[in-house]
Parts: sequence; structure tokens; C-alpha cells
Amino acid sequence: MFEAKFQSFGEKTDPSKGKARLQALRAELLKRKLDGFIVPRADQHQNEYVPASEERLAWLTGFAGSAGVAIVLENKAALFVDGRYTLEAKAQVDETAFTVEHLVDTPPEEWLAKNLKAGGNFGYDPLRTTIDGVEKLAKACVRANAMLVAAESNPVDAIWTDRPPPPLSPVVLHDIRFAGESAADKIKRLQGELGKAKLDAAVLSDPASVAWTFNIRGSDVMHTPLPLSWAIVPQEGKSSLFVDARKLSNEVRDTLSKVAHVQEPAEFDAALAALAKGKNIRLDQATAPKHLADVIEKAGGTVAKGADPVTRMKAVKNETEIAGSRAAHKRDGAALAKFLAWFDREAPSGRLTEIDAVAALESFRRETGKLKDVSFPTIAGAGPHGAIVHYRVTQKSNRKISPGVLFLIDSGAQYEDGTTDVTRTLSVGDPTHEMRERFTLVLKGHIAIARSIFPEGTTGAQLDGFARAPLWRAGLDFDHGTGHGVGSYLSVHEGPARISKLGSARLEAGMILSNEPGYYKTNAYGIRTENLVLVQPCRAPAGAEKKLLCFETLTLAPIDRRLILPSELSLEELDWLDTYHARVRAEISPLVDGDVRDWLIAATEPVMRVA
Ligand SMILES: [Mn+2]
Repeated sequence: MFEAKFQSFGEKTDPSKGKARLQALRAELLKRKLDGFIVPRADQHQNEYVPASEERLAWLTGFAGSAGVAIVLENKAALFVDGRYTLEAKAQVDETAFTVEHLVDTPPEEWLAKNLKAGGNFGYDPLRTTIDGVEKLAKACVRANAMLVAAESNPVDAIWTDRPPPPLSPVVLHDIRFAGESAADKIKRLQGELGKAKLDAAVLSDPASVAWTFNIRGSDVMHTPLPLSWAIVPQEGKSSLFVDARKLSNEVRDTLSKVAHVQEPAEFDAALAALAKGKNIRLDQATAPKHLADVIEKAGGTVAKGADPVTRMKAVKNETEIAGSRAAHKRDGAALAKFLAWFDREAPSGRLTEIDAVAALESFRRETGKLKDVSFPTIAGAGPHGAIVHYRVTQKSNRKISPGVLFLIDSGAQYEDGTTDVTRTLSVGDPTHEMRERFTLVLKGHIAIARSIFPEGTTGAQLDGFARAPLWRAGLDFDHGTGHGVGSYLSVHEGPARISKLGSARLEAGMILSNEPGYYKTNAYGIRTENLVLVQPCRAPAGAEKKLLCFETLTLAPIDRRLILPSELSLEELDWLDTYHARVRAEISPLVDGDVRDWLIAATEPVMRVA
């Protein structure tokens, strides 16, 4: 049987410790004369995946989800999670210690304003709270007539006696044959941007921005190849890179020293203060810790709040990164074909489980010899589990994939030349007519995005409705964005662009996004069809007055034809589907053989002829 190496299926938490730890934290707060404290699920970089040493929220409350925040007061404590985690949170925490609140319905700041006692001191960790975050807390404290206080050190750490040490994974160079642009050239381009924006320097607090700028990668967190690090890029002169020297080989240190002063993270504050006086320094208020703003202001500098300029620069992939992504998607497509052929052969027995499928897919990807990691823990939901958008299978939840169910599998790979993210919904046995109808509506939305042509300057918010329109007409919808940006051997969720109601960033040629509409019937099944797409210039027709953009689909994997109602597709939609499948066949069939090749040929037969 197959084995997963990059993901595990154990239960990560223990609700039984919550009460004692909460008591210990309250005693610690009392010592520090604090009447309350906020514990976000965050590290100093606001990473999506945080190292074990930063899992304060999970340690304190038992809640192991990827987003959440706890507020502890003298007599009350609450854990705030979003809709996808409410059920999980209730199972993972001791509800006699923490009440579980819905992050959107009861925002933490509202709850705080209502429950914090007048005259009280409320503490936060300035290293792990963003500038925006502090502003919101400050407003809540004003409403409660209380004081907001920056804690000198995190009080959780004082009671967390067996806290794991921070990670020290080696930093590796991201080769120019994958990066396509040298660190020196990127820094020069970034300095040009700083000049245009009249900024004296930018602080890079997001390790993904540091990794892109200096062409380095690491493995300090799960699933995203980040070296935890900071950088200061001045408009003129040499940059400074702050990274633990124990992570650097001599070769890496020598290479980095050509473009930056390589310093210890402990030297960061002093270096920033030394530079700050009279200077205008960019900090991204949505992700940078408040502490850095304090350092700049104390030293007589000005914080220029605004987007990290690297976010947009790295979102626009260069020719090398685009070629790398195409190669990664071909490799991944071959692994997917092997998986899908295996699944079709094995699933009808009814003996496969969700974990079997996750392990098999990861194994086929590892067989490429190029897999560095999965880009996130695979979402593999059989039947009703498919309707849980961020479902993560554990030994306890693991379900058999039985005939008659839909099986949703959302997964991705990290290869040095590109990051992938793909979802397929597979039919096991005979799907119901309703399943096919709704699968086809989702497919129509997917095709609408894939085929869309739009003028330069268009935002993701403007496209989002295209993916939903077929579902809307049937009185249906899905409760997540249609697409997110994807990094180049970096984060699978990357800003600034996204296709969603909130997608206010303009789409630009070179950006890679996901196209992933879905439909979820609670307690029954889930449907999602996801490909990655590349924004490309589109040849404009005669008479066009605007420059046009369109998408090239990068992902190469068959879409389950057994779930499609061809009569519900327009000629253009059928043509898109058959053209896509012809391309999948042409590009992937030379990479597989035997049974897999036979399976692939059958799975990519045109639908139009049959219809
Ligand atoms: Mn995705």
C-alpha cells in the first residue's frame, strides 16, 4: 500500500489540558497586572503555516485549525474561528473553559469592547499583532474605557515550559534557471519602485517576499519553502538580510553577501532604528508586526503604510517562471493521470479510504523524483466529507469511499520549477441525476472563467460572478472565493490578486491564479473543479479599443466525463471541454504508458461526438 511522507493523519490536539493552561495564563497575567490578553494563531511574519514553536493558540486552547484567535479575560475566555472551523473547534476545545464564537458574526473586537472591564489593562504581543490588528484592538479598548498595553514578552511563553525551539532549516539558493532573474536585478527593480513611491526604504516582513527578492528558499514551515527571515531594502545602497547564521552554508552566505549585509535577526531592531531617522519607510500594515512601526517611530522615522511592493512584483511571473510552471504542470499531470487511473480501477471495490487516496496521490507525485513537498495537506472528502470545504482527513474521520458517492480531492505539489493546486471531483459507481446536474453547473462556471476575455485593469471581483452565474440561475452558490494567486515554488495562496467578491487587485499578464468554483450540499456531497490559470495578453479583434487579457489553463488532468450532462453545455462550452481534453491527451499521454495511457485516452475522448 502507499504511504504519505509529507502529511500525517493524527489528531493534533488534546482538549483536556485547556482548563489548567487557561488558569496558568490567568495567574501569569495577574503577575503582569494585565486584565486580559489576546492569543492569535500567528507568528511574527503572519505566515499561513507557522512553526511548532509558534502554535500558542493550539497549545492553550486545543484548537488546531489554520486560522483563529483567543481572548482571555479574568472571568471569560473565547475562541473565535470562521465558519469552516466552528464544528472542529467545538470538538477540540473544552467549552467549559472557552466559548467558541463565530469570527464573522461576533468579531473579537466587538466581543472585547463588550466584555472588557472599564479601567482594565488589555495586553497584546507587538511582535505577533499587525499594525492594522493593533488599531482595531485600540478602538475596542477605547469603547470599553480600558487601556491597550504592549506586552514586553509573550505571557504564554512564560507558562509553556516544553515549548519547541524555533526551526533552523538550511537556506538554499533558488537557482536562476528557476527564478529567471538575479537577486541583484530584482533588488534594482524594487529600488526603482521605492524611488517612484518616494520611499527611502522598505521593510520586508513576509518571508515569501524575502525569499523571492533574494532567490532563496528554506523549510522552516510546512508545505511552503520559506526561510524565516527579514530584510530591509533601502532605495539606495546595500540591502540587509536578517537570518540565523546557523541556517547558512558558506556558499549560501557568500552568495547572499554580494547583494546584502547578512545579519542575525537579533540585530534587526538596531539596524532598523539606525536607518530610520528622518526617513520614510514602507511597512505593510496588514502583515507587519506593530513592533516594527514602534522601532521606526521611536528612532524618528515615518512609517509609510502600504502594500509590500514585492507582493505585486512576485505575483507577475517572468518567462522562466512561466516555463517552469508549464513543466511542473506536465509532470504533475502525469502523476495525476496515474492516480486517476489507479482510483478508477480500485474505487469500485468499495475498500479504499480517504487516507488511501491521499497516500496514493502523494506517492505518484513522489515517483516523479522532483517532489519537494505537498503544497498543502490534501483535502480528500468522500460523500458528505466533500461538502466540508477545508476538510482534513484524520485516522478518526477516515471514511470508506463507497459506490454511489462523489469523491472530492484537492491537492497540490511543490516542485522547484512551480507550485500546483488542482481539484477533481470523481464519481464512484453511478452518480445521481442531481449530482450530474450540479457538477455540470459548476463546470459551466469553471469554463466561463477559463474562456473569459477582459480588458486590462479588470479586477478579480469583476470576474467572480462569471463563475457563479450558472449556479445563481438555479438558486445555488458556493461560499468561498473562485480563485487565489499562486506562487512560484512559494506559497500556494499568494496575493495580491484573487478572483473573489473582495478581489480588488487588477489582474496582470503573468499572474497565476486558481479557477475553482464549487457546489456543496451539506451532509451529502461536495463538488469542485479546480485548474490553475495564467493571465495572458489576448489578441484583440479588429476594431478593439482596449488591450485585452485572457487565461491560459495550466493544469492538465481529465475532468470526470461521467459527471457531465452534455445536453446542458453550449456548443462553445463543449468545444472548450473537448479542446482541453485533447490538449491533456497530447501533452500527458507521451509521459505515461500501459494501462495508464489506455485510461487517459478513454478519459479524454471528446464529449461532443457522443452528445
Ligand atoms: Mn486552490
